[in-house]
Amino acid sequence: MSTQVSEEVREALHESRPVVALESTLIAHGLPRPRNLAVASELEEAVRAGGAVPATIAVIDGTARIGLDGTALNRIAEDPSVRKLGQRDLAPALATGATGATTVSATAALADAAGIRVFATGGLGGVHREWSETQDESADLRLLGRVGIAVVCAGVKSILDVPATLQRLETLGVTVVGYGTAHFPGFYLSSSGEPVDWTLRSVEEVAAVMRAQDRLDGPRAALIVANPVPSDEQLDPALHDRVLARGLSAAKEKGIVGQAVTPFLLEYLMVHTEGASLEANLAAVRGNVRLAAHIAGAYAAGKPGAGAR
Ligand code: PSU
Ligand code: MN
Repeated sequence: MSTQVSEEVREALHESRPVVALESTLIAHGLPRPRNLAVASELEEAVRAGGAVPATIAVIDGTARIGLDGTALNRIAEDPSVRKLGQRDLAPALATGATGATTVSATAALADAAGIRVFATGGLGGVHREWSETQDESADLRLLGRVGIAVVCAGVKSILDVPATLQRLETLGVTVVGYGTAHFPGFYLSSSGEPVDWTLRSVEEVAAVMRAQDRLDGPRAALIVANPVPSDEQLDPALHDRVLARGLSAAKEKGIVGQAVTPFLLEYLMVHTEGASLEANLAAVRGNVRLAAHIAGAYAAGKPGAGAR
């Protein structure tokens, strides 16, 4: 079998109990070792504390795994040869027996196929600055235009062209709501400065939107629940702008392209803000994971048969 759902996740799904999908690229390629392993466990614990079952997703030795045990989580966090897998990489990874961490696109595709409705991450990929030259646009966007999953995130990474990314999300039919904010969050920053069309203020409201999506039964697309990092935990905006500008030039000078761009910039920010960007990133992810657990609970509570054991 090429996809394996852990027993705990399988039972929770079967009994319509809340499950939250978590991605693994954030762990393998977005955070520094060895702290990434502690964070991976901490995020799973936060999902449990919020009353849901965590389903961290990755490909291990050619098997897509939904819900990782300690051994698999260690491998993803510690083994530097773990690849970065977007949705298009899943088939070759499975066919060749590869091991890789899944990005938002691959995680959302696998979660959706397994029947998981809620997914939490840090910041989505999107349209890169200077897109007109490089055509670099994350596969996250197109995939989210095709799966009926609610993604809780702190917006899209601020290394990107945020207005262009929001335009693309509109084109792709992806619903975007601000959680407790009228502005699209800015990943490390509480606000990107861009407005959102819809603001929701409770997890019950988010669950109601998910159920309305179900009732519409139209073309499937994601619901982006954009949840800002608390303002007292955001990165200092002036520091952010200064270091990011230098990071973008450094990436250009070094000729960094393709899958390496995002990890390069995240690491550049981390090093040159002396770890402050990492703390803001972690604060964002923690908040998203907690919120996702509560959303999954509110959604499950409104479903027939919920809580049945
Ligand atoms: N959120 C974070 N850190 C990350 C990511 C998200 O806080 O590293 C990852 C996600 O897996 C996302 C990927 O899908 O970055 C985007 O990579 P790219 O720009 O190459 O598509
Ligand atoms: Mn890219």
